[in-house]
Parts: sequence; C-alpha cells; structure tokens
Amino acid sequence: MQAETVLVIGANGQIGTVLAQALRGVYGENNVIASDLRPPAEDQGLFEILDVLDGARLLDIVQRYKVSQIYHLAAILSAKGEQDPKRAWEINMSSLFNVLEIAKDYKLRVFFPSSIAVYGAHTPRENTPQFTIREPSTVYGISKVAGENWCNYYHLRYGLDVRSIRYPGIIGYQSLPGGGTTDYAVDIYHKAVQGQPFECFLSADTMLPMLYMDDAIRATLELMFTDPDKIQVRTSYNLAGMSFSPAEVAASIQKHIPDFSISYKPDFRQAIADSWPQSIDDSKAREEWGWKPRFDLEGMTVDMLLHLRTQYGMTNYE
Ligand code: NAD
Ligand code: AKB
Repeated sequence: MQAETVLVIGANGQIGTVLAQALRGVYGENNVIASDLRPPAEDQGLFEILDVLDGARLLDIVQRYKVSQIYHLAAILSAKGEQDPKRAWEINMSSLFNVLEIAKDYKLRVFFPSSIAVYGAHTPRENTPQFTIREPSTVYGISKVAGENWCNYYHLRYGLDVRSIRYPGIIGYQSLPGGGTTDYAVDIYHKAVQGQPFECFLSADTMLPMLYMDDAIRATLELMFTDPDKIQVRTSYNLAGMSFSPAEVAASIQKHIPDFSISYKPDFRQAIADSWPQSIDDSKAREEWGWKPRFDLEGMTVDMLLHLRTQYGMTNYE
C-alpha cells in the first residue's frame, strides 16, 4: 500500500466516526487525522480541532501532517439545513471551497459525499438514472448539486483527483445521525431494542433509498482505491443498497420483536422525502468500479438488532 496521510473532516459525525476507524485499519493509526469542531466523545487516535471554514487552520494541518488525502464529511444535512438556510449554504459551500483550493495547490485526493438530496420533484423517482434532472427543494440539496459541479470543475480545470458518491440514507449501529430526513431509519432500531414504541415523522408508505453503514464505508474505500482512469463520473456516482418504507422496516423488526409498535405523525420532513427518489439506478458505479451492495433489509435488521442489543447490555434476549 502506497504511503498516505489521510485527513477526515467532520470525523465525529454519523459516517465520520465509522469511516475514520476504517481508514485507520487501512493506513495505520499514525496516518489518519480525525478532525471536527469539538473533540470526540471517545479518544480513538490522532485528532485536531478544525472548523473547516477556517482555511488557514486547514492549511496548517495539511502542511504539518503532509496530508495526501482529504475526506470532507462536514456538512449541515437536509432537515437541519431548513432551520437556517443561509448558514447551511455558507457551511456546506465555503468548507468545500477551502478543501478544493488546498487540494488543488497540494495535489491531494479528495472524497466529497453527495446525496440523493440532489434530486427533486421533476426527477424520475423510480430507478433514478445517473444523469437526470437535479432540481432539489432543500438548501442541502442545492449545496450538494453545486458541490458536485464544483468538484467536476476542479477536476476538468485543474486535474484534481476528486471523487464522490451520492449516498442514500445511511443506517448503522455505530453512531447516531445528525439532522437528516432519513434519520428515522436509525432511531427506529434504537427504540425497538429498548422495548419502546416508535413515532415516525414520515408516513407509513414513504419509500426511500437506504444503505447499510458497512456497505457505505466499503463503497467509499473501493471508490477511493480505484485506478483514476476508470473513474468517468467526477460529479458524483449514484449508489443503491435497498429501498423501503417505514411500514416495511417496522415489519422487518417485528419478525424479531413481535411487540414492537409504530405510529405515524408526518412533519415538515415528509415534503422533503416526497421530493426524493424511491429507488436508484447505480449501474455506472457497478460498471466503472465494481460496486455491489451486500446488505438487504432483512440482513441489515438482523445485524442492527444484534449489535444494538449488545450495546444496550441485553445478553439474554429471545
Ligand atoms: P453528521 O451531521 O452526522 O456529521 C457532520 C459532522 O461535521 C459533525 O460531527 C459536525 O460537528 C461536523 N461539522 C459541522 N460543521 C463543521 C465545520 N464548520 N467544521 C468542521 N466540522 C464541522 O453528518 P453525516 O451523516 O456523518 O454525513 C457526513 C457527510 O455525508 C455529509 O456531507 C452528508 O451530507 C453526507 N451524507 C450523509 C448521509 C447520511 O445518511 N448520513 C446521506 C447522504 C450524504
Ligand atoms: C439526509 O436525510 O439529509 C441525509 C441524506 C440522504 O443526505 N441522510
């Protein structure tokens, strides 16, 4: 493996917590620097406080550690972004410019996560193609469309090796989500394992694309390991794992916890979910870098319940 020094920005978040740990497994403890606004709850390795809006501090870290790759995860997500759209735009866009500019100057490889949120009401919702209408209704989605296009621009104009995935909703037991529309699909498992009823902020039949955390991390690393010549898409790759509705995930949990109950009280997040795809065509990712998901809804439910029961100290269940 080529010597690399990796900086993860937004490393305390839902994905960053797990991705930073996976990167340490690949590159070694001393070659991965996690960074975020505040120190992590648990000490896991090299860590730097970084507000990525502070370009001088970012530059200092890149120079000091001789960083060769940046995973830029810091962002304000869909639901939280609607509470203060200007602030969400500022954080999501200015942070990306700081990363792209330094990456251009120091020839760094960059990972930028995009989202199914780039799609909107005029996009085909079933099997959404790689190249189609991107007219999002949220400030988060607008920032991701712009971000994807800026990544592509830096690749075309400066030859920057920037790579991106349009993640669906990510579900994992390792960390909690931070203000998205798909967050319910993590919270539901926590309630179920604790023996509590779950009130869902989306309606029973709201179908959305989702991906298990293990698959999301593997996809990210596989894309970043791919030979640059094979990567034709420099905006962002569609990626699919599974699609389900709240009623379907509840039913899959009830197979293991028959007493689990769900009720529905849709709020402002329903309109966001209704503007997003129901399923994704990820054939470009499959063709160009061999993407294939491993987890379906049933496999994910078994794995989530197993790990969460251990986390909550429930050893003698069933
Ligand atoms: P998260 O909200 O859980 O974590 C984001 C992290 O960024 C937080 O720890 C936060 O403290 C940090 N952060 C915020 N502003 C910052 C700043 N100015 N400087 C430094 N750090 C800052 O998000 P996540 O779910 O881990 O998502 C990571 C990335 O993946 C985001 O870009 C998100 O848009 C994208 N994504 C996530 C999902 C998902 O389902 N989790 C789906 C699609 C795309
Ligand atoms: C959100 O719901 O905002 C995220 C996403 C799909 O980008 N989980």
